[in-house]
Amino acid sequence: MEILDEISEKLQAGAAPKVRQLVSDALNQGIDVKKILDALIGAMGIVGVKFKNNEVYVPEVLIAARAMNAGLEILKPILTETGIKPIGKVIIGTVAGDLHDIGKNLVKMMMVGAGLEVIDLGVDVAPQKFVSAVKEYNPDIVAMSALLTTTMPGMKKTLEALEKEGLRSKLTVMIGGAPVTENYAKEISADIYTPDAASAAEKAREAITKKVA
Ligand code: B1M
Repeated sequence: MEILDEISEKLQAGAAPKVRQLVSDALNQGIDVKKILDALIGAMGIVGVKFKNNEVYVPEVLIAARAMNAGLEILKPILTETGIKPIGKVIIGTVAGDLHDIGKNLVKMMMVGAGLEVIDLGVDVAPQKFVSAVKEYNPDIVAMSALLTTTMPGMKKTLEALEKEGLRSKLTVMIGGAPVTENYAKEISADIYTPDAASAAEKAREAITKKVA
């Protein structure tokens, strides 16, 4: 079996140590990191479809997610590799009530790789926690991730809390996650929506470069 197919199969089975080993082997074989990442994301997508169709349940999804994170950890040194001094600061978190962190972690890695300093507030981040972090770290960007339609309003609430504290105008606010759309970003007046981690990193870099220029 081709190694990328094997990675996909083992991730779906939630075999974290095997995924870690296979990702490492794939890198040693010279397989492009983007292809390995696509295999991991694709496998998680298959788990998602099975979850939706009630073919697998939360425990299976959770162990698949652990296997995904194990694979990502191996890719981390490459995704975050940058010889340059950070050009700006980002605060990132998954919004209140939402525990999904794989996409957020990926966005973080890509942003670090794009030469940004990233402060990760984790998951289930309440609007007030974003506000406190902005006061403490004075970032250029606040980046929010949401994976549930029910938690997306946390993005709007965070924007409102930042506005109320007079912090909104000096920040670029970026949002993303599977249910989030460009239209939703417009509706809540977020500055940037991107559909994936690579474009999030690219747009974040662009926004900071524009600000500095
Ligand atoms: Co959950 N879950 N989950 N889950 N889960 C989804 C999201 C779901 C779509 C599954 C389904 O029904 N098909 C569904 C949401 C339905 C909806 O609201 N539309 C769902 C549900 C319902 C739930 C629970 C409610 C289930 C339950 O308990 N009954 C529950 C909620 C818990 C909570 O958060 N309060 C729940 C729980 C879980 C687990 C804990 C078991 C686990 C999460 C573990 C973890 O993250 N550590 C889990 C998982 C793994 C998933 C699926 C299967 C995979 C998500 C994932 O990691 N994908 C997911 C199904 C799916 O998405 N197909 C599902 C891989 C990851 C790389 O993609 O995060 O989308 P993603 O990130 C992408 C982009 O979205 C983007 O970049 C990444 C790609 O480059 N992106 C950004 C993400 N954030 C960004 C921010 C940006 C820009 C881009 O700018 C700031």
